[in-house]
Amino acid sequence: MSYLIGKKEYYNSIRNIVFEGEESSNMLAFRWYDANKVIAGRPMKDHLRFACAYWHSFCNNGADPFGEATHFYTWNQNSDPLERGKAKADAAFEFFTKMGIPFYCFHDMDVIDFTHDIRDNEYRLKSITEYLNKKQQDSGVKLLWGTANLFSNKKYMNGAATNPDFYILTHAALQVKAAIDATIALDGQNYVFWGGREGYMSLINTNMKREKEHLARFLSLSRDYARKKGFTGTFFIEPKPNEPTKHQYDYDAETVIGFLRQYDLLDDFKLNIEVNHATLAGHSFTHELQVAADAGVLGSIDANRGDYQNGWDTDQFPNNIYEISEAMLIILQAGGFSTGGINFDAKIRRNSADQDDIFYAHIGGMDMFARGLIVADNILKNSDYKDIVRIRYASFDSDKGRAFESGLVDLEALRDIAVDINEPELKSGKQEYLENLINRFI
Ligand code: XLS
Ligand code: NI
Ligand code: NI
Repeated sequence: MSYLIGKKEYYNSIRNIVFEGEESSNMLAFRWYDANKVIAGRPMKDHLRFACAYWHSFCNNGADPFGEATHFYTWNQNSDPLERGKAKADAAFEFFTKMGIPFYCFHDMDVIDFTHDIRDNEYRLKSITEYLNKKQQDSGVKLLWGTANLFSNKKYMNGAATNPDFYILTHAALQVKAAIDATIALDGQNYVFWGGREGYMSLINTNMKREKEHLARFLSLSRDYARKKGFTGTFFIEPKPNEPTKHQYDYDAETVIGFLRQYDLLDDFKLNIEVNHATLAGHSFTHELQVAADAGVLGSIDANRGDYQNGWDTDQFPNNIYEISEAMLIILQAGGFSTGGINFDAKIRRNSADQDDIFYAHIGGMDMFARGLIVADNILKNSDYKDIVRIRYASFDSDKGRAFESGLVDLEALRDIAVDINEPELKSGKQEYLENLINRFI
């Protein structure tokens, strides 16, 4: 591996992960993800556009509200922040390269440690961006999206763009400006807004109307700045109903689409749908995907899974082939990703403390999406799935049904048609049949 010459190797017990096929018993190999294999007209890697999340894989130290760190990173030892950031980038790019993951995603303060000195933070981000650029050139790994962390610092405890204090909003603007600059410098394909603190802890002290207007203004200004600087990528909003606040304004896909429409942002913004956020909102992941796809704003996904027995964002790696196949059916039918992709916004468990655990986690996730892609493609090509759904609506495809869809019949005419038909026949929804169909193709 030429890029390692003269460099420290961090994941020194692991070699490159390669495709070995279904029969392989090697747990450090892909059984389904065969990057260049053509499915539905394009290579798997172009359908799936996998990305690794910097924050979970290279920053999260395993600490939780009840316990201390369990993950120890050797790249964190240097006392100089820029050197620490560079060593972290070396480890991250070694991981991406060994995994064959083509993209990554980061928040500003994932790639270099921030302080409370905001001008120093601007300088730090700029410095590490130069280094990341070199790493990208050397490895061919690209930036799927950048974002600013507007939720960790204590000043954001009442929100960032929706903070009741204007001066805190300006701090958020400083950070977003710098993160947009970094994203552009790294040729990032998208820029994400996840409103972790854009909501309220209690309505009793909140002017919701003003806060939402401020959020819309903030997004418009960010868009204008990025476009002025030559950014041609897509902006994503990542819906989540709550956590860390009691209520977040980007509650779910329908809510965000309504908001974008109200403030005339639909030309520039799409959605980044996260599995575990969908379930927190009381929806299925497929529901959120379908809502976004139907509105033409399915931009990207954050892949992970929740836990059926508890109600928070556990961000576990995806492993349920049935659910992933259902999701890939929607993604494929919607035409797939253009600038977006599949970002593993997922973390290994606190007690997954070995060097190889992060590899198993990503191998599993990538293999399940690859397999889901194959399953979905097979279902669309080799089954009656599409016909069954189409035929359910066939009465709207001709004659009076079509006239209704075209707005050519009024309520009285509908009444007369009902009288003509009299008692309609019952038509099965074929749910169990279709569920079995998915399992058959798995
Ligand atoms: C947290 C979010 C976050 C975003 C990026 O729940 O998923 O990780 O993806 O800020
Ligand atoms: Ni996310
Ligand atoms: Ni999340």
